[in-house]
Amino acid sequence: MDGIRAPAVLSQRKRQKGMHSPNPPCSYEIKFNKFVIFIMQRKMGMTRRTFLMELARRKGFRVESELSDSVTHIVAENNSYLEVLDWLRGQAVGDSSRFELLDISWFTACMEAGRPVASEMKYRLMEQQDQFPTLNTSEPEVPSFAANKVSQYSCQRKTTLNNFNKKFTDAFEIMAENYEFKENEIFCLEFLRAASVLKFLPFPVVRMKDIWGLPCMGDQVRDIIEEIIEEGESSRAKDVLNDERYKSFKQFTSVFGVGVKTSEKWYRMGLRTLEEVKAEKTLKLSKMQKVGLLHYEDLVSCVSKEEADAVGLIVKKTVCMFLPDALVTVTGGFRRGKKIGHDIDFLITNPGPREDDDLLHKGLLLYCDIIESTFVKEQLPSRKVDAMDNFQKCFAILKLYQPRADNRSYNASKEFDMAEVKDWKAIRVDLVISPFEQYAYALLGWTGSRQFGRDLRRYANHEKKMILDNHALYDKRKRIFLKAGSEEEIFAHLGLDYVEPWERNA
Ligand code: DCT
Ligand code: MG
Repeated sequence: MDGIRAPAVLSQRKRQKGMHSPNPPCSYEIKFNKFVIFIMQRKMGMTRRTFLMELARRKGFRVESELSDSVTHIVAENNSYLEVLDWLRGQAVGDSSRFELLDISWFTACMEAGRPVASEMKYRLMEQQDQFPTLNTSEPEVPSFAANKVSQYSCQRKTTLNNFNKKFTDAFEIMAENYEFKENEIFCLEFLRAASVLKFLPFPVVRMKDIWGLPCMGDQVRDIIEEIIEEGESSRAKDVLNDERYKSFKQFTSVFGVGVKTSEKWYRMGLRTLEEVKAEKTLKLSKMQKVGLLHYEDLVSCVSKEEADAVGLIVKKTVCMFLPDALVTVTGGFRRGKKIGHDIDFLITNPGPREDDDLLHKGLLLYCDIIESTFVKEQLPSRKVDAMDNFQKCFAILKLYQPRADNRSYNASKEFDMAEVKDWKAIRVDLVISPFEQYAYALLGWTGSRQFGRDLRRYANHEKKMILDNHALYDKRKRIFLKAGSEEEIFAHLGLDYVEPWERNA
């Protein structure tokens, strides 16, 4: 069998047969008795482990589900030698020398050969991390790319806006959004993580082999990649785009102030389009939603970098009228180098005494929903992956006057006394006010991307026993807050290499 296509083909079959048990009855003939393989689930996940065990058993290998005395070969993926030793210690295994500790690339080579291959140096997990094997050594196009060195955490990857795999990531984002609409967080994150890994790849995926060894490539994801490689598009993503519920939710959530909950309510009422929403006079719309509908056309059209710069000048000038020393920083997508966005995010802080509390009440905006600070001194960072922070903030709509591009049409309209030409655009602006001592954490959080932030928090929690949010970093073992005056210091506290804002487009 072509090992490259095995994962997707099998996962389809698995679904058809409904084989989901982690320990299927071993009905396959064992051809290679001397080798007893154990596959570590750590960093691999149960689904992938089950798939690999099944694959090997089908090919005549003896694979144990438990770490029994008979095991001779331990296979790990994305785990260093020391991590495997650590894990074995946790399993009360004192003497690890009785096992061969091998990287997944050895297993892959065996599957490809259809028989056990020698456990050469390049496959062995060893103390010297430089010896970590690379899967793609046979790929002349990408000689230095080691798939199994790719971290499952996007905060350990540098992801620029240069995406070689847009046709895959677009499909994944459609799938993720549909699961978000269904409030299925697990599947939603599965697709967002997969999209993030492919955005990081320095080459376009053209065959299944290109994704071998990469983290976050579950069965659903592989199926879609395989279909796009073969057919040029994903039928599942296409079905979602044509799905009535998805189409309605997409329209509803495009209105400022409308989220999944409101969309669900409207959909249950039988509403399907925004026209129907507008016509339904019994609906109680919030102030935010009313204004969202009023400026709908402007707000769904993207904000350009030029518009962001123009708004930046206005916001800075206005803030400095009240607080001359204030620091005003553009965060969000524009800080990551994006050329368009759905809004402009600003972080405002004032060194020195706290007099910034009143800033948002001075009145400079078309629409403004001010949320007062709910931060309590010394509160522990939030453990939630997607928690809202407690800064005083303002989700606003700003009226940006625009220079007329075409003077003739302006003159003509004046001459013929036509209706007034609209010379402004409504623009979504988020203003966040942070105390000076929390500024670095707020900047890191509000720069995003959302996926980068999620993975930073997950990494802090799982790998460092720390809790990170937009206000602070707390070390659970030492029971102390870690102060930081810059983003670099936060990365250093977490033991991470610094990632520049334009490399956080995960
Ligand atoms: N963020 C946050 N807490 C929130 C909202 C956002 O920490 N309650 C972070 C995550 C990303 C960043 O702020 C900016 O958010 P968005 O504007 O939604 O994202 P963006 O990356 O700027 O994308 P867009 O270009 O669509 O505005
Ligand atoms: Mg933004």
